[in-house]
Amino acid sequence: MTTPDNQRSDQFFIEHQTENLHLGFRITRTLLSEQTPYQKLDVFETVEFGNLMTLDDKVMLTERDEFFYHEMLVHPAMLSHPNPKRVAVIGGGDGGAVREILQHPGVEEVVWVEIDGAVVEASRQFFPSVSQLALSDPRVSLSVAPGEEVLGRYDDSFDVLIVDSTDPIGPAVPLFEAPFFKMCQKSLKADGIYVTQCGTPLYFPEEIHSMAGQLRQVFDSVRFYTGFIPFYPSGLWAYVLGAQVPLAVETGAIAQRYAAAELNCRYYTPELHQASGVLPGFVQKLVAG
Ligand code: AG3
Repeated sequence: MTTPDNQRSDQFFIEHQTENLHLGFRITRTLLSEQTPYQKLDVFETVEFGNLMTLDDKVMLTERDEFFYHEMLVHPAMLSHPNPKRVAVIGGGDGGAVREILQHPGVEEVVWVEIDGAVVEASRQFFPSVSQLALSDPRVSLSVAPGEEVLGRYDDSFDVLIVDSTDPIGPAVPLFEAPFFKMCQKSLKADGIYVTQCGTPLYFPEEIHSMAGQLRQVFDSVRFYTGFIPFYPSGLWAYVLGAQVPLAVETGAIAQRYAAAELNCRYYTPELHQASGVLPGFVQKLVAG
C-alpha cells in the first residue's frame, strides 16, 4: 500500500520482539495511553493495519490481522467437542475470542473473566468489530477479576475453556504452570476441552517445552498446533489443547460440525484444523513426551 502524503508521519510504534529484532508500525496518532493497575495499555491508529492495541509495549491485536489469532484459538477447541454449550474464557479482554465462540449456535452460556477492565473498555471504544458482539450478547457474563479467583469456584462445569493471555513470559507465567492447569481441568466436564495460546516456539522454546511436560501431568490428551500470525514475534505461533478424552477427530466430522454451525471463517478451515497439528520438526521435538 502506498501511504498518502498527509499520513506519512515519522511516528512509529515499535515492539522489541527480542533484544535484536524490532517490529515497527507507522502510526498516525495515539488514541489511548494509560497505566492500568496491571499493565501499560496503548491504542494507536496505524496507517495500514487499522487500530493497534499493545499491552506493556507488546502487540496484542490489530484490526487487520486479529482474525488469524482469534479463529485459531477458538475453533479447533469448539469443533473438537461434539456439542459445546457452556464455555469459559480467561483473559481475552478485547472480546475477540468471545465473539468467535458466539458464532457457534449451540452455545448457551459464556463465562468470561478478564483481570483488566481497562482492556475491555479500550476495546469497546476502539475495536468495535472485535468487542461489540461479546459486549452485547445476553449469553455472555463478564467478570472483571483474576482468572484463578473465579475459575476456582467451578467444578465439572464447562465444555470448553479458552485461555487468551499475554506471553508465557512476564506477568502471565502462572497461567502456564501446573497448578493453574489443574484448576482448568477441574472446572471442565469429563469430556471438556482446554485450549491456550502458548507463544512462539522460536523465541520461547523453554517455556513451551516445560508447559508440555506440565500439561501431560494434568491432561490425558495434549495436542499442540501452530498457526501463522503476521504481527506476533516470529510469525509462527503455538496453541495447545488438553482433555481427558482423545483429541484427534476426523476431518469429516470437523467439516460436518463446521457446516452445521454455518461458520464463515477467514483463516480457519476444517482442513487447516488437521494440518495445524502437523508440527515442524523442531516444534515436535520441543513438545515430545
Ligand atoms: N493474546 C496473545 C498476545 C501475545 C502477543 N505477544 C507479543 N506481541 N509479544 C492476545 C490477545 C488477543 N485477544
